[in-house]
Amino acid sequence: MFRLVVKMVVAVFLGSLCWQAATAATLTLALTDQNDAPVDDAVLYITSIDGKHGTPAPKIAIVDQLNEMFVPHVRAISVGSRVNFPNSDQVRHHVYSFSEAKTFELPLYTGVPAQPVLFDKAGLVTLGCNIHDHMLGYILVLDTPWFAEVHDGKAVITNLPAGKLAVEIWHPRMMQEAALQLNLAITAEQNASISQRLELRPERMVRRAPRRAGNRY
Ligand SMILES: [Cu+2]
Repeated sequence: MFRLVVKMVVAVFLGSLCWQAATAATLTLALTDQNDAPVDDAVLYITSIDGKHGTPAPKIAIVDQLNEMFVPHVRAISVGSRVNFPNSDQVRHHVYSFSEAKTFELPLYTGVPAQPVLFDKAGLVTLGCNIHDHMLGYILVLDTPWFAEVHDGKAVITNLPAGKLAVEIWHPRMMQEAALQLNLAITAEQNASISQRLELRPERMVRRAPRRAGNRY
């Protein structure tokens, strides 16, 4: 009986060791502004681990148009991703970008455009609507698979290999021009967390109340 218990304890111990080795590390961010309010619409991303860049992981993403706003206001994607721009409003929108990373336009439409738009170059893409000047949105096209959008002051990136991380945080209204750069190290056994404060400019975008049906463009 005693030997059986010892065997079981050893098995559980070995099992937990294997489980730990297989568990990849997690990076957690807590982000506030200068008034200690949790920040939305920021992006956390890792540019390199131990000096090595990750291979971008393209996906299909969505930027909706709702109540004459781009939703979400900021979308982060890996380079090579495609984005659908459904229009969930009754009014027609004419989505465009003149940004160097991607110049495109989707002429006046309702519903869902037939083709998603390919983003094949890293960089910041600023979205607008030809009809509604107050509509403003951003797509941050990243040359990395390791990123997370910040919601309610929180972001998590999981399944990271251990190593020295070069981390950046970006927000469209940050005071500084370039993304905030941080360096930290994580091991497989120890997850990393960042608490960061970001100084933001006041929000200028007009957030409109939903329009009543029938009040069409
Ligand atoms: Cu519009």
